[in-house]
Amino acid sequence: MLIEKYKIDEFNQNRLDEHKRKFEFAASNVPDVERVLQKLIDFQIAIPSWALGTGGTRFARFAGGGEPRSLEEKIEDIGLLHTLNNSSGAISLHIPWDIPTNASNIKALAAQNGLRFDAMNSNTFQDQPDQKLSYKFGSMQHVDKAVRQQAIDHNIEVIKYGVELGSDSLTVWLSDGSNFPGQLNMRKAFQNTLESLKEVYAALPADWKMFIEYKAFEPNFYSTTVGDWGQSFLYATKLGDKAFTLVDLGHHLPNANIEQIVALLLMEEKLGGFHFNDSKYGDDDLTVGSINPYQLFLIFKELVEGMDARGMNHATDLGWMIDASHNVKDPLEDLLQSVEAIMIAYAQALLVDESALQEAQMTNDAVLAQEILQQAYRTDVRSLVAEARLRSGAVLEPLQLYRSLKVRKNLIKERGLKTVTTGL
Ligand code: RM4
Ligand code: MN
Ligand code: MN
Repeated sequence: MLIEKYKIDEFNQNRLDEHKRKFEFAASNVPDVERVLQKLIDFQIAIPSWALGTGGTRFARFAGGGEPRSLEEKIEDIGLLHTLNNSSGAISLHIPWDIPTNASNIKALAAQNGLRFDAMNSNTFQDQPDQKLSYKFGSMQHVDKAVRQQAIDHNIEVIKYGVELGSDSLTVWLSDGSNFPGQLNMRKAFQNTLESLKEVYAALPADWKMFIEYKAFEPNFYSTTVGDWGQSFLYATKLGDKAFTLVDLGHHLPNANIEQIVALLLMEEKLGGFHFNDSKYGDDDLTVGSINPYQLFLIFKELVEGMDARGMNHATDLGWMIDASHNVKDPLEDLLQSVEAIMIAYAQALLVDESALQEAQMTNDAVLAQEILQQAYRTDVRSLVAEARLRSGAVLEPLQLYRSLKVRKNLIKERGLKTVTTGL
Protein backbone atom coordinates (compact mmCIF):
# COMPACT_ATOMS: atom_id res chain seq x y z
CA MET A 1 0.00 0.00 0.00
CA LEU A 2 1.32 3.42 -0.97
CA ILE A 3 0.62 6.60 0.96
CA GLU A 4 0.35 9.57 -1.38
CA LYS A 5 2.27 12.72 -0.57
CA TYR A 6 -0.87 14.89 -0.57
CA LYS A 7 -2.37 12.77 2.23
CA ILE A 8 0.67 13.44 4.37
CA ASP A 9 0.60 17.16 3.62
CA GLU A 10 -3.11 17.37 4.35
CA PHE A 11 -2.70 15.50 7.63
CA ASN A 12 0.25 17.68 8.71
CA GLN A 13 -1.53 20.85 7.68
CA ASN A 14 -4.44 20.11 10.01
CA ARG A 15 -2.09 19.73 12.95
CA LEU A 16 0.41 22.41 12.11
CA ASP A 17 -0.74 25.19 14.46
CA GLU A 18 -0.81 22.97 17.49
CA HIS A 19 2.56 21.47 16.55
CA LYS A 20 4.17 24.89 16.06
CA ARG A 21 3.03 26.02 19.48
CA LYS A 22 4.54 22.99 21.16
CA PHE A 23 7.69 23.06 19.10
CA GLU A 24 8.43 26.73 19.69
CA PHE A 25 8.07 26.23 23.41
CA ALA A 26 10.36 23.20 23.42
CA ALA A 27 12.89 24.81 21.08
CA SER A 28 13.17 27.92 23.27
CA ASN A 29 14.72 25.73 25.98
CA VAL A 30 17.28 24.06 23.72
CA PRO A 31 20.33 26.23 23.00
CA ASP A 32 21.48 24.37 19.87
CA VAL A 33 18.14 23.18 18.57
CA GLU A 34 19.20 23.14 14.90
CA ARG A 35 22.07 20.75 15.66
CA VAL A 36 19.71 18.48 17.59
CA LEU A 37 17.15 18.52 14.78
CA GLN A 38 19.75 17.64 12.15
CA LYS A 39 20.94 14.69 14.22
CA LEU A 40 17.37 13.48 14.60
CA ILE A 41 16.79 13.78 10.85
CA ASP A 42 19.96 11.79 10.09
CA PHE A 43 19.32 8.99 12.57
CA GLN A 44 17.97 5.80 10.96
CA ILE A 45 16.91 2.56 12.61
CA ALA A 46 16.87 -0.67 10.65
CA ILE A 47 13.79 -2.87 10.77
CA PRO A 48 14.31 -6.63 10.82
CA SER A 49 12.43 -8.57 8.19
CA TRP A 50 11.19 -11.02 10.85
CA ALA A 51 9.39 -8.35 12.88
CA LEU A 52 6.68 -7.66 10.29
CA GLY A 53 4.54 -10.64 11.11
CA THR A 54 2.95 -11.71 14.36
CA GLY A 55 5.35 -13.50 16.64
CA GLY A 56 4.46 -16.29 18.98
CA THR A 57 5.60 -18.11 22.03
CA ARG A 58 6.32 -21.81 22.38
CA PHE A 59 2.70 -22.17 23.44
CA ALA A 60 0.84 -20.48 20.64
CA ARG A 61 0.81 -17.98 17.87
CA PHE A 62 -2.23 -15.83 17.24
CA ALA A 63 -1.84 -14.70 13.66
CA GLY A 64 -2.79 -11.23 12.59
CA GLY A 65 -3.95 -10.41 9.08
CA GLY A 66 -2.35 -8.96 5.99
CA GLU A 67 1.13 -10.08 6.95
CA PRO A 68 3.78 -9.90 4.22
CA ARG A 69 3.94 -13.11 2.20
CA SER A 70 7.26 -12.48 0.51
CA LEU A 71 10.47 -10.50 0.77
CA GLU A 72 8.96 -7.98 -1.64
CA GLU A 73 6.01 -7.39 0.69
CA LYS A 74 8.32 -7.09 3.69
CA ILE A 75 10.22 -4.35 1.87
CA GLU A 76 6.93 -2.62 1.05
CA ASP A 77 5.91 -2.72 4.73
CA ILE A 78 9.16 -1.12 5.83
CA GLY A 79 8.87 1.40 3.01
CA LEU A 80 5.50 2.33 4.48
CA LEU A 81 6.99 2.85 7.93
CA HIS A 82 9.74 4.94 6.40
CA THR A 83 7.23 7.08 4.52
CA LEU A 84 5.48 7.76 7.81
CA ASN A 85 8.49 8.52 10.02
CA ASN A 86 11.52 8.90 7.75
CA SER A 87 13.54 7.16 10.45
CA SER A 88 13.38 3.52 9.31
CA GLY A 89 15.46 3.67 6.16
CA ALA A 90 17.01 0.21 6.34
CA ILE A 91 16.05 -3.45 6.36
CA SER A 92 17.89 -6.32 8.00
CA LEU A 93 17.49 -9.75 6.40
CA HIS A 94 17.62 -13.21 7.94
CA ILE A 95 18.81 -16.09 5.78
CA PRO A 96 17.30 -18.55 4.85
CA TRP A 97 14.00 -16.82 5.71
CA ASP A 98 14.66 -14.08 3.15
CA ILE A 99 16.66 -15.55 0.29
CA PRO A 100 16.30 -13.13 -2.63
CA THR A 101 15.39 -14.93 -5.84
CA ASN A 102 16.53 -12.00 -7.92
CA ALA A 103 18.96 -9.77 -6.07
CA SER A 104 18.94 -6.86 -8.51
CA ASN A 105 15.12 -6.66 -8.49
CA ILE A 106 15.12 -6.73 -4.70
CA LYS A 107 17.79 -4.06 -4.61
CA ALA A 108 15.78 -1.86 -6.96
CA LEU A 109 12.61 -2.31 -4.92
CA ALA A 110 14.44 -1.37 -1.72
CA ALA A 111 15.88 1.72 -3.41
CA GLN A 112 12.41 2.72 -4.61
CA ASN A 113 11.30 2.55 -0.99
CA GLY A 114 14.27 4.59 0.20
CA LEU A 115 15.81 1.63 2.01
CA ARG A 116 19.32 0.27 2.27
CA PHE A 117 20.34 -3.18 3.45
CA ASP A 118 21.52 -3.30 7.01
CA ALA A 119 23.33 -6.27 8.62
CA MET A 120 22.65 -9.75 7.24
CA ASN A 121 21.71 -12.39 9.81
CA SER A 122 22.61 -16.06 9.64
CA ASN A 123 20.53 -18.82 11.16
CA THR A 124 22.12 -21.88 12.70
CA PHE A 125 19.58 -22.13 15.50
CA GLN A 126 16.98 -24.03 13.46
CA ASP A 127 17.16 -27.05 11.19
CA GLN A 128 15.89 -26.38 7.67
CA PRO A 129 13.91 -29.08 5.82
CA ASP A 130 16.69 -29.77 3.30
CA GLN A 131 19.54 -29.59 5.80
CA LYS A 132 21.97 -32.53 6.01
CA LEU A 133 23.15 -32.30 9.61
CA SER A 134 21.29 -31.16 12.71
CA TYR A 135 22.03 -28.21 14.99
CA LYS A 136 20.32 -29.89 17.92
CA PHE A 137 23.61 -29.88 19.86
CA GLY A 138 24.95 -26.63 18.53
CA SER A 139 26.44 -25.32 15.32
CA MET A 140 29.84 -23.63 15.51
CA GLN A 141 30.62 -25.27 18.85
CA HIS A 142 29.62 -28.75 17.71
CA VAL A 143 31.79 -31.75 18.60
CA ASP A 144 31.50 -32.93 14.97
CA LYS A 145 33.63 -30.95 12.52
CA ALA A 146 31.14 -31.66 9.72
CA VAL A 147 28.39 -29.78 11.58
CA ARG A 148 30.74 -26.88 12.26
CA GLN A 149 31.65 -26.80 8.58
CA GLN A 150 27.98 -26.68 7.61
CA ALA A 151 27.49 -23.67 9.90
CA ILE A 152 30.58 -21.98 8.47
CA ASP A 153 29.44 -22.58 4.89
CA HIS A 154 26.01 -21.19 5.70
CA ASN A 155 27.50 -17.97 7.12
CA ILE A 156 29.70 -17.55 4.06
CA GLU A 157 26.64 -17.98 1.86
CA VAL A 158 24.87 -15.28 3.87
CA ILE A 159 27.78 -12.92 3.20
CA LYS A 160 27.43 -13.65 -0.53
CA TYR A 161 23.74 -12.72 -0.51
CA GLY A 162 24.64 -9.57 1.41
CA VAL A 163 27.30 -8.57 -1.10
CA GLU A 164 24.75 -8.88 -3.92
CA LEU A 165 22.38 -6.58 -2.07
CA GLY A 166 24.91 -3.99 -0.94
CA SER A 167 24.93 -4.83 2.75
CA ASP A 168 28.20 -4.41 4.63
CA SER A 169 27.87 -6.42 7.82
CA LEU A 170 27.06 -9.87 9.15
CA THR A 171 25.43 -10.50 12.51
CA VAL A 172 26.12 -13.88 14.03
CA TRP A 173 23.84 -14.90 16.84
CA LEU A 174 24.49 -18.44 18.00
CA SER A 175 22.08 -20.36 20.16
CA ASP A 176 24.93 -22.77 20.96
CA GLY A 177 25.33 -23.86 24.53
CA SER A 178 24.13 -26.67 26.78
CA ASN A 179 21.07 -27.52 28.77
CA PHE A 180 22.66 -29.56 31.53
CA PRO A 181 25.84 -29.49 33.60
CA GLY A 182 28.41 -31.85 32.15
CA GLN A 183 26.83 -31.94 28.71
CA LEU A 184 29.54 -29.80 27.17
CA ASN A 185 33.20 -29.10 27.63
CA MET A 186 32.90 -25.33 27.84
CA ARG A 187 36.52 -24.63 26.91
CA LYS A 188 36.35 -26.84 23.83
CA ALA A 189 33.01 -25.32 22.87
CA PHE A 190 34.60 -21.88 22.99
CA GLN A 191 37.61 -23.01 20.96
CA ASN A 192 35.49 -24.73 18.31
CA THR A 193 33.32 -21.64 18.04
CA LEU A 194 36.35 -19.39 17.72
CA GLU A 195 37.88 -21.58 15.02
CA SER A 196 34.58 -21.59 13.11
CA LEU A 197 34.16 -17.83 13.44
CA LYS A 198 37.71 -17.37 12.16
CA GLU A 199 36.81 -19.13 8.93
CA VAL A 200 33.77 -16.92 8.45
CA TYR A 201 35.82 -13.86 9.32
CA ALA A 202 38.36 -14.81 6.65
CA ALA A 203 35.57 -14.71 4.07
CA LEU A 204 34.47 -11.16 4.97
CA PRO A 205 34.97 -8.56 2.24
CA ALA A 206 37.48 -5.85 3.16
CA ASP A 207 34.87 -3.21 3.99
CA TRP A 208 32.57 -5.52 5.97
CA LYS A 209 32.04 -5.79 9.71
CA MET A 210 31.11 -8.84 11.71
CA PHE A 211 28.89 -8.48 14.77
CA ILE A 212 28.97 -11.14 17.48
CA GLU A 213 25.68 -11.05 19.38
CA TYR A 214 25.56 -12.49 22.88
CA LYS A 215 22.65 -13.78 24.89
CA ALA A 216 22.56 -14.96 28.52
CA PHE A 217 20.20 -17.91 28.12
CA GLU A 218 17.50 -19.44 25.92
CA PRO A 219 17.16 -21.69 24.00
CA ASN A 220 19.87 -23.28 26.13
CA PHE A 221 19.31 -23.02 29.85
CA TYR A 222 22.56 -24.09 31.47
CA SER A 223 25.36 -22.51 29.43
CA THR A 224 25.51 -20.31 26.37
CA THR A 225 28.69 -20.28 24.33
CA VAL A 226 28.40 -16.57 23.55
CA GLY A 227 26.62 -15.76 26.81
CA ASP A 228 27.66 -12.26 27.73
CA TRP A 229 29.56 -9.22 26.55
CA GLY A 230 32.83 -10.53 27.99
CA GLN A 231 32.64 -13.64 25.88
CA SER A 232 31.59 -11.73 22.80
CA PHE A 233 34.42 -9.26 23.41
CA LEU A 234 36.87 -12.14 23.67
CA TYR A 235 35.79 -13.56 20.30
CA ALA A 236 35.77 -10.13 18.68
CA THR A 237 39.21 -9.29 20.01
CA LYS A 238 40.72 -12.59 18.91
CA LEU A 239 39.13 -12.30 15.46
CA GLY A 240 40.44 -8.84 14.57
CA ASP A 241 39.56 -5.27 13.65
CA LYS A 242 36.48 -6.10 11.61
CA ALA A 243 34.79 -8.00 14.47
CA PHE A 244 32.62 -6.23 17.05
CA THR A 245 30.24 -6.97 19.87
CA LEU A 246 26.52 -6.53 19.29
CA VAL A 247 24.34 -5.57 22.24
CA ASP A 248 20.72 -6.74 22.21
CA LEU A 249 18.93 -5.05 25.09
CA GLY A 250 16.96 -8.17 25.98
CA HIS A 251 19.93 -10.52 26.19
CA HIS A 252 21.14 -9.79 29.71
CA LEU A 253 20.57 -11.27 33.13
CA PRO A 254 18.09 -9.25 35.22
CA ASN A 255 19.26 -5.82 36.37
CA ALA A 256 22.45 -5.84 34.30
CA ASN A 257 23.91 -2.36 33.95
CA ILE A 258 23.72 -2.15 30.17
CA GLU A 259 24.77 1.50 30.07
CA GLN A 260 28.08 0.57 31.67
CA ILE A 261 28.61 -2.29 29.21
CA VAL A 262 28.00 0.08 26.33
CA ALA A 263 30.39 2.71 27.73
CA LEU A 264 33.26 0.24 28.05
CA LEU A 265 32.70 -1.43 24.69
CA LEU A 266 32.74 1.98 23.03
CA MET A 267 35.92 2.89 24.88
CA GLU A 268 37.56 -0.28 23.56
CA GLU A 269 36.31 0.42 20.01
CA LYS A 270 34.47 -2.90 20.05
CA LEU A 271 30.84 -1.86 20.05
CA GLY A 272 29.46 -2.57 16.60
CA GLY A 273 25.73 -2.96 16.65
CA PHE A 274 22.63 -2.58 18.69
CA HIS A 275 19.31 -4.40 18.89
CA PHE A 276 16.53 -2.43 20.57
CA ASN A 277 13.59 -3.91 22.45
CA ASP A 278 12.31 -3.84 26.01
CA SER A 279 11.79 -6.52 28.60
CA LYS A 280 10.64 -7.14 32.11
CA TYR A 281 11.90 -10.68 32.63
CA GLY A 282 14.14 -12.08 29.91
CA ASP A 283 14.31 -11.84 26.14
CA ASP A 284 10.74 -10.55 26.09
CA ASP A 285 11.22 -8.60 22.83
CA LEU A 286 8.60 -6.03 23.81
CA THR A 287 8.06 -2.61 22.25
CA VAL A 288 11.06 -0.34 22.84
CA GLY A 289 10.46 1.99 25.77
CA SER A 290 7.32 0.21 26.94
CA ILE A 291 8.75 -1.04 30.23
CA ASN A 292 11.78 1.00 31.18
CA PRO A 293 12.23 4.19 29.17
CA TYR A 294 14.61 5.66 31.78
CA GLN A 295 17.07 2.83 31.22
CA LEU A 296 16.84 3.42 27.48
CA PHE A 297 17.67 7.08 28.05
CA LEU A 298 20.65 6.20 30.27
CA ILE A 299 21.95 3.83 27.59
CA PHE A 300 21.59 6.51 24.93
CA LYS A 301 23.33 9.01 27.18
CA GLU A 302 26.38 6.70 27.30
CA LEU A 303 26.16 6.06 23.57
CA VAL A 304 26.13 9.76 22.74
CA GLU A 305 28.89 10.65 25.20
CA GLY A 306 31.04 7.68 24.18
CA MET A 307 30.61 8.28 20.45
CA ASP A 308 31.31 12.00 20.84
CA ALA A 309 34.46 11.23 22.83
CA ARG A 310 35.72 9.30 19.81
CA GLY A 311 34.42 11.70 17.18
CA MET A 312 32.05 9.08 15.77
CA ASN A 313 29.09 9.74 13.50
CA HIS A 314 25.97 8.81 15.49
CA ALA A 315 23.97 7.89 12.42
CA THR A 316 26.44 5.74 10.53
CA ASP A 317 29.21 4.38 12.75
CA LEU A 318 27.11 1.82 14.62
CA GLY A 319 24.45 -0.56 13.36
CA TRP A 320 21.06 0.35 14.87
CA MET A 321 18.21 -2.12 14.63
CA ILE A 322 14.94 -2.98 16.33
CA ASP A 323 14.71 -6.62 17.37
CA ALA A 324 11.25 -7.10 18.74
CA SER A 325 8.36 -9.49 18.44
CA HIS A 326 4.68 -8.69 18.45
CA ASN A 327 2.27 -11.13 19.99
CA VAL A 328 -0.78 -8.96 20.58
CA LYS A 329 -0.16 -5.75 18.62
CA ASP A 330 -0.27 -4.94 14.93
CA PRO A 331 3.45 -5.31 14.07
CA LEU A 332 3.54 -2.08 12.08
CA GLU A 333 1.96 -0.07 14.87
CA ASP A 334 4.36 -1.63 17.33
CA LEU A 335 7.33 -0.72 15.13
CA LEU A 336 6.12 2.87 14.84
CA GLN A 337 5.95 3.03 18.63
CA SER A 338 9.43 1.52 18.95
CA VAL A 339 11.01 3.95 16.51
CA GLU A 340 9.33 6.84 18.31
CA ALA A 341 10.65 5.64 21.68
CA ILE A 342 14.18 5.38 20.27
CA MET A 343 14.03 8.88 18.79
CA ILE A 344 12.72 10.30 22.06
CA ALA A 345 15.49 8.67 24.11
CA TYR A 346 18.09 9.81 21.59
CA ALA A 347 16.77 13.39 21.63
CA GLN A 348 16.80 13.45 25.43
CA ALA A 349 20.39 12.17 25.45
CA LEU A 350 21.36 14.97 23.07
CA LEU A 351 19.94 17.46 25.59
CA VAL A 352 22.18 16.37 28.47
CA ASP A 353 24.40 19.25 29.53
CA GLU A 354 27.59 17.24 29.28
CA SER A 355 30.02 19.88 30.50
CA ALA A 356 27.90 20.63 33.58
CA LEU A 357 27.69 16.90 34.23
CA GLN A 358 31.43 16.50 34.02
CA GLU A 359 31.89 19.33 36.48
CA ALA A 360 29.45 17.70 38.88
CA GLN A 361 31.36 14.44 38.52
CA MET A 362 34.69 16.14 39.18
CA THR A 363 33.34 17.62 42.41
CA ASN A 364 31.57 14.41 43.45
CA ASP A 365 28.25 16.20 43.43
CA ALA A 366 25.90 13.24 43.07
CA VAL A 367 22.84 15.39 43.68
CA LEU A 368 23.65 17.79 40.88
CA ALA A 369 24.62 14.93 38.53
CA GLN A 370 21.18 13.40 39.02
CA GLU A 371 19.49 16.76 38.49
CA ILE A 372 21.33 17.23 35.20
CA LEU A 373 20.39 13.80 33.88
CA GLN A 374 16.78 14.07 34.94
CA GLN A 375 16.47 17.59 33.60
CA ALA A 376 17.08 16.09 30.15
CA TYR A 377 15.00 12.97 30.74
CA ARG A 378 11.98 14.92 31.96
CA THR A 379 11.98 17.27 29.01
CA ASP A 380 9.10 16.65 26.65
CA VAL A 381 11.00 16.24 23.37
CA ARG A 382 8.12 14.83 21.33
CA SER A 383 7.65 18.05 19.39
CA LEU A 384 11.38 18.11 18.49
CA VAL A 385 11.11 14.60 17.08
CA ALA A 386 7.93 15.60 15.23
CA GLU A 387 9.62 18.72 13.82
CA ALA A 388 12.48 16.56 12.51
CA ARG A 389 9.90 14.40 10.74
CA LEU A 390 8.08 17.41 9.36
CA ARG A 391 11.28 18.86 7.92
CA SER A 392 12.12 15.61 6.19
CA GLY A 393 8.72 15.29 4.58
CA ALA A 394 7.28 12.69 6.93
CA VAL A 395 4.26 12.71 9.22
CA LEU A 396 3.81 14.72 12.43
CA GLU A 397 1.99 11.83 14.08
CA PRO A 398 2.75 8.61 12.17
CA LEU A 399 0.60 6.27 14.24
CA GLN A 400 -2.45 8.50 13.92
CA LEU A 401 -2.16 8.72 10.15
CA TYR A 402 -1.58 4.95 9.95
CA ARG A 403 -4.82 4.43 11.82
CA SER A 404 -6.87 7.02 10.01
CA LEU A 405 -5.85 5.57 6.63
CA LYS A 406 -6.84 2.11 7.90
CA VAL A 407 -3.59 0.65 6.62
CA ARG A 408 -4.01 -2.77 8.22
CA LYS A 409 -7.51 -3.16 6.80
CA ASN A 410 -6.13 -2.35 3.37
CA LEU A 411 -3.30 -4.82 3.74
CA ILE A 412 -5.77 -7.52 4.72
CA LYS A 413 -7.83 -6.73 1.65
CA GLU A 414 -4.70 -6.88 -0.50
CA ARG A 415 -3.04 -9.94 1.01
CA GLY A 416 -5.76 -11.81 2.84
CA LEU A 417 -6.61 -12.51 6.44
CA LYS A 418 -4.72 -15.74 6.82
CA THR A 419 -1.24 -14.94 5.63
CA VAL A 420 1.91 -16.49 7.00
CA THR A 421 5.18 -14.68 7.03
CA THR A 422 8.56 -16.34 7.37
CA GLY A 423 10.38 -15.86 10.64
CA LEU A 424 9.83 -16.95 14.20
C1 RM4 B 1 17.52 -13.95 18.73
C2 RM4 B 1 18.50 -12.80 18.54
C3 RM4 B 1 18.83 -12.52 17.11
C4 RM4 B 1 17.72 -12.74 16.14
C5 RM4 B 1 16.86 -13.95 16.48
C6 RM4 B 1 15.67 -14.06 15.57
O1 RM4 B 1 17.02 -13.98 20.05
O2 RM4 B 1 18.01 -11.66 19.17
O3 RM4 B 1 19.30 -11.20 16.95
O4 RM4 B 1 18.35 -13.00 14.93
O5 RM4 B 1 16.46 -13.91 17.82
MN1 MN C 1 18.88 -9.70 18.59
MN1 MN D 1 16.66 -11.94 21.13
